[in-house]
Amino acid sequence: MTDAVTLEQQTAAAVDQFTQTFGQPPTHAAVAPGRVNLIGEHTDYNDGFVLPMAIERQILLLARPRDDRKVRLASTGVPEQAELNLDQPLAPGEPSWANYVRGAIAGCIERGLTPPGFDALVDSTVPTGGGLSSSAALEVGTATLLESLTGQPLDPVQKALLCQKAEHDFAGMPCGIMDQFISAMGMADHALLIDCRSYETRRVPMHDPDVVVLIVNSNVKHELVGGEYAQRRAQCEAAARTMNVPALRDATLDMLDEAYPDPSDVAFRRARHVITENARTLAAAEALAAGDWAAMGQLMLESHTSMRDDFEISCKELDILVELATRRIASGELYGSRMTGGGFGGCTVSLVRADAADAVGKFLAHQYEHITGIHPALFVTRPAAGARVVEL
Ligand code: GAF
Repeated sequence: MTDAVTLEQQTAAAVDQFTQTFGQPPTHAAVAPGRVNLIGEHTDYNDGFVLPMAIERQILLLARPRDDRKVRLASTGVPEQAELNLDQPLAPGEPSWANYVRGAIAGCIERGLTPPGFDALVDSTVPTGGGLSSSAALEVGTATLLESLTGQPLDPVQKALLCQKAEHDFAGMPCGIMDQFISAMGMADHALLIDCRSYETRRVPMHDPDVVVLIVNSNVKHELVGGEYAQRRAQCEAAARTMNVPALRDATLDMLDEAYPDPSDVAFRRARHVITENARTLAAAEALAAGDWAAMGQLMLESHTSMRDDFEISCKELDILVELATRRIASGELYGSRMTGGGFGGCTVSLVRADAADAVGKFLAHQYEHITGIHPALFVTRPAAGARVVEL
């Protein structure tokens, strides 16, 4: 189990690195967390509901304004630096990690922010490629840094939306709004119920000291995600058109039965996942608010089954992790578990009794490695705060 580096420790090390890289200390800093989704998967682009929380893993950006219009970007995680000129239109390019930053800067400028040139260093404790939204954290962190550099605050919804557009236009990923919303608006001790049609959010308290969130990274990433994600999105939109509704948010199981008489039809199963997942997500928000962990856990398991069988975005390794987790339910150590995020690899999320987290983590890691030969990465987190400016 890996422990979280505190923001103070992360900041101290990154300030040193910044000073070495650019010759002078940073003057501005911003931080944005990764996220884990508790329930509500592939519902955001169907105008539905999601229930994510920010995690205690974050991207920190340090900066110092320059006298010219240049932006120099460095990262502690990769050797390639990037350079931009604010007097020229920003476009995707190399190194590709900087595209999230380019896109967020472009979005901020479009919304009227007037950043100076600056040097910046990016440092991340969000595992990359694990489906914990390091890219959304980098976009939202960049926008937050620009708020600090310009003294021009953004409305949080507008900030999340410009970051989503950055992901679409600069990274080519047709994502929904969930990841950018939770990174921008997360709150310690709370999950966030997001209505992805109205953009209304409701903070759902989650501060039982006896329960923690265990994240297990399967350490597999099936390289299908971009294409498969866009395909699922297209299938959902086609099913909504067939049922004559604006989005699957508006469809019911009765409409589905009428439109698709054959339940083995792929379109039927894709739509059934979204319709039932929306209902589960609303029920989960109530269960969480009531501290009903057993009910919440049951909904998570049903969500996983639906993603595995109807939406077909799980994989063998994630199914193994969830199956192993279910073995600790009867003893009362674990409440529920499911794959989380876009799918085809990445992480599972489980709700675990705090005093059993260590034992459950060891059990999962040992059994998973025994069965698959793959060493997983695990950590425990509680719901964390969203993006904010950091005082240096
Ligand atoms: C990815 C996307 F970026 C989100 O918008 C969401 O659709 C998620 O997959 C699936 O729920 O993280």
